[in-house]
Amino acid sequence: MVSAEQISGTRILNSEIRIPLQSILSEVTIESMTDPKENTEKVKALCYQWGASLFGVADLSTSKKKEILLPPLFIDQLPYSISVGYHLSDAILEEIQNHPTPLYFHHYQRVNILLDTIGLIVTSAIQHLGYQAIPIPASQIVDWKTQQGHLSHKHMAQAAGLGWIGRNNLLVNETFGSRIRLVTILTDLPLVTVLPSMKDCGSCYDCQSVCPVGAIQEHQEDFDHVRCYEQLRTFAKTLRFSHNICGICVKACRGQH
Ligand code: B12
Ligand code: SF4
Ligand code: SF4
Repeated sequence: MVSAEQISGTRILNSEIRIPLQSILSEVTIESMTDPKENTEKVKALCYQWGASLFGVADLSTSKKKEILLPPLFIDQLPYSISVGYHLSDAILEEIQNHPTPLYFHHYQRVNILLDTIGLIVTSAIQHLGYQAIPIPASQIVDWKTQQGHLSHKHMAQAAGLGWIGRNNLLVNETFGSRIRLVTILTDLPLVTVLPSMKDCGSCYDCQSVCPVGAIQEHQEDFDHVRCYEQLRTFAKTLRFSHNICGICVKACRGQH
């Protein structure tokens, strides 16, 4: 049995975030976390209350482990991968024409912060129940040569049934297209996993012609990473953004509306 004080997390939280986190966790009422189905519903509800648009869980043992830049011990001990998606503002994306806008840059940064915050809140809730969790940064590069983060949020989300890797090399969700950003939390809290989506881009090519450097090909495997990367560096330099962003192929991939 988990006490109200353990759930509220008053021992570790500062006063600014104590009230919202307390109220949200007490609404979610995580009392007994032994049933994977119940655990999944409760963690999902917590994510949605914090603004998430998508939630899924994958079995990490079926993932490409060589792609994960974390100690193997971590991966073996945390068999579940929670994927959370945030649906970007369609209005902000619609403003993008041939290059990223200041509004999109700000949105990109704030959404990363929100996703990292959701990762922290989920981690906090799981740890209070005596389980382990690692929130993987939304947008941090750990191998600059190959441009890799700790793990691929796209690949984890695909494994969690949230969509497929599209021609634009991004995760495509059936409802939101690529207009989403992602975060991953690894955990040993027993959860219900789903099977990966079997869908694909089919006859859609909406993103191919809009890429300013022709990086998008017929097959995702042929996506030209370096061409795209060079274009993003040019945008950052000429438009004075401190990050490599673009947004053109994100805007193009709308999902089914
Ligand atoms: C580094 C990075 C970049 C780099 C390079 C991406 C890359 N690896 O190809 C740059 C700056 C170019 C970039 C661009 C973009 N990114 Co980015 N990026 C990441 C980040 C932080 C890590 C990517 C990663 O680790 N992938 C794992 C590897 C194993 O998978 P892979 O990407 O298929 O790996 C290939 C490359 O590493 C490549 N490679 C090998 N050597 C080299 C060398 C160079 C120079 C390059 C460029 C690539 C490369 O070979 C690998 C195998 O094919 C992720 C966050 C995360 N942790 O997932 C976000 C992420 C993938 N990016 C995202 C987005 C949205 C973008 C942009 C639209 C920018 C923007 N926000 O406007 C563009 C889209 C480009 C595209 N169409 O693919 C989102 C995707 C969301 C979605 N719906 O799928 C993510 C998941 C961030 C998030 N939290 O949501 N990104
Ligand atoms: S991020 Fe920009 S440059 Fe890269 S593939 Fe998409 S549209 Fe092309
Ligand atoms: S715009 Fe169409 S072709 Fe491009 S990634 Fe999205 S679904 Fe696939």
